[in-house]
Amino acid sequence: MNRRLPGTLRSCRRLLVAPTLTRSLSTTHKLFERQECQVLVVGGGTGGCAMAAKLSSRLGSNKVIVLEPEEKHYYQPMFTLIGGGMKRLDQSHRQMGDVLPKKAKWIQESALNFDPDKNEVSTSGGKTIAYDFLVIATGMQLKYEKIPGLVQALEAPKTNVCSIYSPKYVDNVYDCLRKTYRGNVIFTFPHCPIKCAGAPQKIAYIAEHYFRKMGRRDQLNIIYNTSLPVIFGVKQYADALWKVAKKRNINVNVNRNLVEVRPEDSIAVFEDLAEPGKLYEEVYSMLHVCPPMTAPDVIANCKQLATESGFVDVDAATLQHKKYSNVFAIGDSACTPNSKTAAAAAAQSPVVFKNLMAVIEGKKLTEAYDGYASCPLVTGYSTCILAEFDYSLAPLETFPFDQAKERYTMFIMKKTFMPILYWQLMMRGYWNGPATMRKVLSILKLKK
Ligand code: UQ1
Repeated sequence: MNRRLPGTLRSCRRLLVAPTLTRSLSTTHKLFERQECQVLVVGGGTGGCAMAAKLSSRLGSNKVIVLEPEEKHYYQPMFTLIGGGMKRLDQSHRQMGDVLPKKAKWIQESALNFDPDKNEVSTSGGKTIAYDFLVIATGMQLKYEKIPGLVQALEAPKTNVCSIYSPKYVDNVYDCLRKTYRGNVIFTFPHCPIKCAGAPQKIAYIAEHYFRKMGRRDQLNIIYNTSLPVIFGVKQYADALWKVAKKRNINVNVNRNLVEVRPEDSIAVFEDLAEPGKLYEEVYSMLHVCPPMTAPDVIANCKQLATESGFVDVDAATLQHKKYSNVFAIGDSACTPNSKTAAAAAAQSPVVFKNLMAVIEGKKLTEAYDGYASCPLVTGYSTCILAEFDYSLAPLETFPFDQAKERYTMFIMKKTFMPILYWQLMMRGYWNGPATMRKVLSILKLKK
């Protein structure tokens, strides 16, 4: 592996290579632009911003480049609340330039190609960025187009097909709720790993509560069709959620995968995964779809960096790449088998930061990620079950009470406190997940 020496503190400077060539191709001279940095963070989402903040604050100005094409940074955990009309879309985003740390340099382009043997990434704007150390934080990509008829259904007016997962579609979810008076209201969960695996059912609970409040519940049949064989991966919370669904008369069908949408007839086609090939057609009056998702193509296409499934091949504990010691991953693009949530990225951030600093300083890696993730399972307009667990799918709870119970306090934490914590602490590199809080509260021995 062609690695630069750790500790080489080079500033991010612009170098134009082949000046004679660029002069003759003046209109396309950007194609040859070369940039260098000590740490390149690819992706300006939750993990990327948190890492850029921590690293640039430790390493100083102009040592970190963030490669991110988007103008806006979305706080995606708010999307379920937007779907339920509890928040507006404009409350969920800030300008990327205001969220990224001032000490880092932002290149507003996307990664086109990774070359970890040369320590280089090429960009959509024709640049080549050379790095000493690389943090991959590209997230996952939404693949609505994998389900025939779905994009057409989401984009045509009056189809009552919606999805909280994309900022492009989330605003329409509440409109769909408002327009639905009778018939089948169907919620789906796809047949692949996804981010925020609680969200497809959270929106079902919120919708059920909405219809009840509006006095329409008796005319509606609410169905949650999940491709998973279970309602939730952690038994303690699954037991609680089955009770919620039963109490609220939500029909939960497991092993049921959405394979096609026919908006002209308001029909959703599902496959029974327990009996492959067996299809069901269901007529809907409203359909909420969680799209299939994949690792980003740019990672999957780089065989040196990716696993078979296309995610970054890092060690589950250290989050360091298995082959390239100067490469780390954080968040949804990592191959680690944790639940993919903002809270997981928060808990990963001190691990990646400290282990990367150890590599830079030529020291041994000391930090290990335990797989912590949390999922505030909002069950309506005032209640929430706060699921927290680790790689072993054992609960790893912060608070000294039974978190499997629906609670108003946890709802307020999710709705009001978490956005503040995210923007004010996590985006500035000061939130490492609740591990310290958990330790303090466990010392108090308030727990049963
Ligand atoms: C968390 O750390 C986090 O990341 C910032 C979230 O995403 C917004 C969460 O929803 C939760 C619950 C946590 C965990 C924090 C506590 C205080 C339990």
